[in-house]
Amino acid sequence: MGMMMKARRYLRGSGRVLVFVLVASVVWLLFDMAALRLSMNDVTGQLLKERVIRDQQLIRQQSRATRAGRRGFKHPEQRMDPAATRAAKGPLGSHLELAHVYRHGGQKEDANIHNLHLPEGDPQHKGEAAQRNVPPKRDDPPKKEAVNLDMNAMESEKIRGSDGSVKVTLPVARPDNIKDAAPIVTHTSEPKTNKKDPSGLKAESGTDASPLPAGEASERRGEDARNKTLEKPVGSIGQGDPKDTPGPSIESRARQAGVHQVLSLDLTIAPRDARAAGQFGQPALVANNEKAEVKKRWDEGHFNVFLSDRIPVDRAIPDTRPETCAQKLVHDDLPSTSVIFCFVDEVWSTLLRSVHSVLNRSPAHLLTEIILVDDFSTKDYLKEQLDTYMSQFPKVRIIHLKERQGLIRARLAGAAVAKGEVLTFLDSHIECNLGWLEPLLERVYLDRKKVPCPVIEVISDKDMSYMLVDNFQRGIFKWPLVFGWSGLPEDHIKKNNLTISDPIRCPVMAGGLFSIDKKYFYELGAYDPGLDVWGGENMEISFKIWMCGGEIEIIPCSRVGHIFRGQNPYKFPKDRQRTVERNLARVAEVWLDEYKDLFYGNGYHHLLDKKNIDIGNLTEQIELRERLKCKSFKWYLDNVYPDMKAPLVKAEGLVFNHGLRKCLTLQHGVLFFDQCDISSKSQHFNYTWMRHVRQQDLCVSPNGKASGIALQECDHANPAHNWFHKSSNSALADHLISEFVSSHMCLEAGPQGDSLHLNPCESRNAFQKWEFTHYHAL
Ligand code: LR7
Ligand code: MN
Repeated sequence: MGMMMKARRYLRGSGRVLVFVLVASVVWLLFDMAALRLSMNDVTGQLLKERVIRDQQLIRQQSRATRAGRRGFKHPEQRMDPAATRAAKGPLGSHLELAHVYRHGGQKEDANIHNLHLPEGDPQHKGEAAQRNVPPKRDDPPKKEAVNLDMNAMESEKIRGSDGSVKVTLPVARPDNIKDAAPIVTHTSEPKTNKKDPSGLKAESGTDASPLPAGEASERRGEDARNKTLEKPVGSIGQGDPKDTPGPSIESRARQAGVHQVLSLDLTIAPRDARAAGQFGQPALVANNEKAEVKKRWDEGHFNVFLSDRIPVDRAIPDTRPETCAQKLVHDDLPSTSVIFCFVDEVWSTLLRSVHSVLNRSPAHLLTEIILVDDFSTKDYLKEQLDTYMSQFPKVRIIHLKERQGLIRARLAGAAVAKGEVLTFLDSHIECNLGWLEPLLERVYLDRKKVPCPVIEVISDKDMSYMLVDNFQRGIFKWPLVFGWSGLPEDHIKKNNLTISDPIRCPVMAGGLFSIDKKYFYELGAYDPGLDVWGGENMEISFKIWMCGGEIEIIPCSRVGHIFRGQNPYKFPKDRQRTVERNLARVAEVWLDEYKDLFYGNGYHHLLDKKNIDIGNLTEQIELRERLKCKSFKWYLDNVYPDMKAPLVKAEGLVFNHGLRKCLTLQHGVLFFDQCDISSKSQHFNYTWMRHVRQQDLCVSPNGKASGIALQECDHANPAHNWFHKSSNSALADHLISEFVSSHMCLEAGPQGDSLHLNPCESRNAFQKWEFTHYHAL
C-alpha cells in the first residue's frame, strides 16, 4: 500500500518534471552546442544531432512510459521467471533488484573505505579465483538510488522509475540479423582526423591548427589543461579539488569553454529483447538438459561458450561507475583512439560482443577505428565469415597474420597500422561499459606519459553475469614477477584524501586493457618483440613506463568487464611454462638490475643455467634502456611500489656457529673462526637469493675433494656454491645443507674451531647449526 502511494506521488510529480526536463534539455543543448563550438557538419555535429533526436524520442517515450506506469509499468526484466533470479549468483544476483546495479546508486565516495579488501589476506580470494587473477569482488550490494531525472540521466537515455526500475527508450538493433544489426553502429563516418593524416604520425584531433608534432602538441595541451585541471593529481592533499565539491550548475558547466560532461552514449540501453539471456549483465541460466552441451563446448573458450552464444552480442550491462563519474568533465578536444583487439581462436559470440561493446559505448568521434588482429587462428569462422560480418562496420579493420606471433607481436602488428593518436589495447573477450573511453583519453590528454587502464570487472566464466569488483584495487606484482591485485593501504587513502573515483597509481598493469599515446608507445620502444606468445609483457611495459618517466593509473570512471578463465583455450607453440618463464627472464635481465636475484631466487634458479634456457639476445633492449636514460629498479621500488618488500639478500651479518659459539671469519683469502665482532667487516657475510654464503665475490663452497671447504669466486650456474638454509621447518632448518651433493651433507665447524667440513647432516649436532645476525626473507 505504502509503495502504491509512493508510486502515485512520483507519477503526479513526474508530469511537472517532464516539462522541466523538456525545456531544460533544449536550453542545455543550445548551450552545449555553443560551448563545444561544434559545427553540425562534422562528425561530432552528427553526434549532437543524434542526441537531439534521441532526446526528443526519449521524452516522447518517457511520457508513454509514464502513462504505462499508471497501469503498473515495470521494467520488463522484473517480469522474468522468479526462479531465474533465485538461482543467480554473484553480486548482481538474486538479493539485488535490477535497479541497484545501475550506477550503483547510494555509494558515497569515501564511504566504502571500510570495505577495503586485501585479497592476499582474505581466504575468500585465495585459490582458484586468485590463481586466475580475478580482482576481488565487491561484497556490499550497492544501495538503492533515488529517482534521478537530472540532465545527465537524460543524456544517458534512461529514466528511473519510483521503484528504481530503469525505463528504457530507444529501439535497438537485432544482433541476429546482420541487416538489422547495422544500427548498432550509427556513427560510422570516418572521423576527420583520418583524412588529415593517414600516416597517423602527426597531431590529430584537437590540434588541428597546431604546427607541432603530436608529442609536443599534446604536451602543450597538457600544460593548458593543467590550468583547468579536472582531476586532482593522485596523492595530492586538500587542493580544493573541483570535482569533489558539488558540480557546477548546468548553465555554468555548459558555458565553461572547452569541456563537457562525460558522454553517456550507450546504444544498448533499450535492448531489443529485454528478456534475453544475460540481458543487463544478469546471470544466464542453463536448464538441466542443457548441461551436457555446456560441458561439451566449455573447452572452446574455457568459459561457458554455450551461454555466450545465447546472450545477445549487444546486451546491456549495468553502469557500475561510482556515482560522481557521470558528472565529471572532460575536454572537448580529446585525442581519438584506435582500439586493438588481438585474438587467437576467440569464441565468435564473445569476440562480437567485445567489438559491439566498443561500437555501442564509445563516442564516434573518439573512435578512429577498431583493429582486429587475428593471430593465425585455426577456426574457420574467424576468416571469411568474420570479414563478412565486420564489413558492415566501416570502422572495423581486420588483419590476418600469416603466422602465429603471440599476443605481444600481434599487438605490435596492430599498432603498426593504427591511425589514431592513442592506442587502446583490449582482450578479445570483454565488454566496455558506459562512458569507458573518455576518462581514459582525458588522462592521456592531460599528460601524454600517463598510461590509463580501466577498472577490470568480472564477467563470470560460468553464468556470464557482469560482476562488480572492489574499489581501490591496484595492480601489483609479487616475486617472481607474478601479477596480482591489492587494495590500496587504508592509511594511504586517508592521507591522500582519495575518493573511489580518483585515479589509482599502479605499480604494474594487468596487461590486457589500457590506452597509451601512440607516439609515446613507440618512444618507449613498444614491447620487446622477443617476448613470445603470452606472459610477461605487462611487467615489461609497466617497468618501462615507470622507470622511463611515465605513469600507470587505473581510472575508476572507466570500466570494462573481462571473462576470467582458468586456462588459455589456445595452444602454445612451445611449452607454456617455458614460454612464460623465458619471457619473464628477459624482462628481469633488462629491467631489474641487482633485484633480478629476487626473481631467480624465488623459484627460477633453474633459469640461471644457460643450458636450461636460451632467453635470446637482449642487446637492443639494454641499449633502449640506456638511450631513454631510464631510472633504476631501486628508484622504481622506492618511489612507485614502496610497500613491496625487496631485500637484496635473504640474510646477512655475522655467521654464528652454535657449537663453537664463534663466528666465521674471512681474512686474506682464508676462512677461520674468531670471537664474534659485529663491527668486523671480515665477519660480515650475505646469504643470498642464489643461496650463496658469500663475502664480496667469494663463495663458501665444497672444494670438490673429500669433505674439504674452499672459497671460490661465486658463479650462479655452479650448484656447488648453493646452500639450503632455513628452507623448511625441518630439524635441519638451522643447517647449511649443500645443494651440490645428493645425500644430505651439511657444513660443520671442527670442534677446535680450526677446520670446516662437509659432513653427513645430523639434526642435533650444534657444530652444524648456523645463525646469521639478520634474516630478511626467510
Ligand atoms: O598467442 C596468443 N595470441 C593472442 O592474440 C595468445 C593470446 N592472444 C590474445 C587472446 O586471444 C586474448 O585476447 O591475447 C589476449 C590475452 O590472452 P588471454 O585472454 O588468454 O590472457 P589473460 O586474460 O589470462 O592474460 C592477461 O595476461 C596476459 C599476459 O600476457 C596479457 O597481458 C593479457 O592481455 C592479460 N589480460 C588482462 O589483463 C585482462 C585482465 C586479466 C587479469 C589480471
Ligand atoms: Mn583475457
